[in-house]
Amino acid sequence: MATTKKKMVQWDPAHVKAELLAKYPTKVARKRSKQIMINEALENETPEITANVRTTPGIITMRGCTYAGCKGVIMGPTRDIVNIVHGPIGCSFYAWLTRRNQTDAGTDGENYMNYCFSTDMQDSDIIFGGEKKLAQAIQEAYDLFHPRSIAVFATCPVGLIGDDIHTVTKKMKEKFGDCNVYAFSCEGYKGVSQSAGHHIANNQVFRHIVGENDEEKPGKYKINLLGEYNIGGDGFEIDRIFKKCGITNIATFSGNSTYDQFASAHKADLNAVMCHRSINYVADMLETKYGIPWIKVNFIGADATAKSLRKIAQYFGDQEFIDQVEAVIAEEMPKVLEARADVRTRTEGKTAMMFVGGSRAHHYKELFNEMGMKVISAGYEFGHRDDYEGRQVIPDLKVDADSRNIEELVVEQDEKRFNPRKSAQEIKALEDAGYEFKKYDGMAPDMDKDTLIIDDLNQYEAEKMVELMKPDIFCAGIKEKYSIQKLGVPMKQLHSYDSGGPYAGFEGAINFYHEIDRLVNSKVWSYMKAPWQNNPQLSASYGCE
Ligand code: CFM
Repeated sequence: MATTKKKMVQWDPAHVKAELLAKYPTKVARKRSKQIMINEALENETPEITANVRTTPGIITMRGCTYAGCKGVIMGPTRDIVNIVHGPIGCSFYAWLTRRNQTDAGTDGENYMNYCFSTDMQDSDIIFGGEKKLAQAIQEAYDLFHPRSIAVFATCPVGLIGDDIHTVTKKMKEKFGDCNVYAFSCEGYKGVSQSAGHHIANNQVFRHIVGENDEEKPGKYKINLLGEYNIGGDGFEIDRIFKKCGITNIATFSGNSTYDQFASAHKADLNAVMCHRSINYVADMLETKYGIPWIKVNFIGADATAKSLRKIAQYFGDQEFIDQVEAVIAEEMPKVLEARADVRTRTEGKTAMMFVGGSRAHHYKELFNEMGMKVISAGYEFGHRDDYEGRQVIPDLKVDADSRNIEELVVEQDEKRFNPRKSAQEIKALEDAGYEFKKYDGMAPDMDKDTLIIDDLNQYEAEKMVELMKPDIFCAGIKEKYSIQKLGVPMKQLHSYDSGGPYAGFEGAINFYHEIDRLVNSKVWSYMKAPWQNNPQLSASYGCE
């Protein structure tokens, strides 16, 4: 039976906002109201949004916990560090290979990605303390694998009972002598979201690993790629392009990475930042301590990829390198443009919504633009104001009890290894030519006027938005997937990519075009009716009758 439901193509953002808030008690509505912004997209004058604040208890948030951000997001993709979770087994199990961060297993045999290491805390450990058990677990991992590094992650009960994981790891490091052992106080409750976990993880990587290997690395154009996690093989595609261009990627933080990559990161001459949210402070620290400048890049979208490659080439400034980058773009683009022209005949004018993490809800707009699709609403789960409004707001960010909870490392110039890669004049010459260092304008200026930007969207609001705005596709994560599909709208996971990817770079763009084309042009979800929608009256009789 054909569906007779009419699409609501016109909606008023003020009406949608009012509808979203209508069900809440006054106090909650007041708070949520500040996190729901009708975009004005005024040049250089983005309205303020409330972000990085606690979710109101009772609301079913899309967010994850601090432990997830530390163990899963930042440290998860590195293959040769044994990651031991100190806590109940569930915390390990749910972080075990669920993020689809891929790795090249390497030839040295050091790949611990498939393993799930846990101290498996029991009631008695909670009562009597778990430090001895942790020391035993570290010893056991060392004896079995002899890894170059062991990392320990605290889960909620560890903080509550006060196990001193840092003293345990320090003692074990001294005992072994040939294995770097350190810990992360990343209890799930430590911050308002996984964003706090990123910060805790990156601080410790910077403190315990970066700068450990001073060996010279070969390569003429050496960069680090910060904030790329190789989901669905994105990092493989980016590395393929880098190689063709002659770019040496010293370290990716942290997709497809190794311990040695982090240890050598101070040997690069430029830091290229993909995911601003999860790592921008590391870029700042690398600049202060070692003199490596940083730029914002984006390899999501073919046009964005070309732009980012040109930006890297312009930084180094060699004509030969610039020509090589242009040759690679010229070689890669025709097949992208061919695929784009084909899908556009079917995707032009379709609408999308994106509610993902802290950077993808912005980056993926590039790909939708390339397909002629319009993003009518977007938001981050845990972005901060600078990810919405641009880095210029950083000095005005409110420091509250939650943000104060997260350590800010104080970094100084490394006496021996600080080496400004560009002189002040060189930097100025580049800037005078329009080159932008440490610049990120955030999501809002990129969104159309009168679209809705919503921070920390929840289950209720997601369903209401779909009902009111009827997008052709909704992008979020596994927790939202099935409830959205049940509303008759296709749903694409932009965290794990479902089973797809890569979507980065040139090949990735083609993959994305094809997949979104299939999704928005398939009617399958619109035929979806729950039994009670077709037959609202159920009748039954007792078995004994
Ligand atoms: Fe950065 Fe990420 Fe993201 Fe993120 Fe993430 Fe992720 Fe993400 Mo899921 S680091 S903020 S904590 S780009 S796991 S690879 S997809 S929420 S938008």
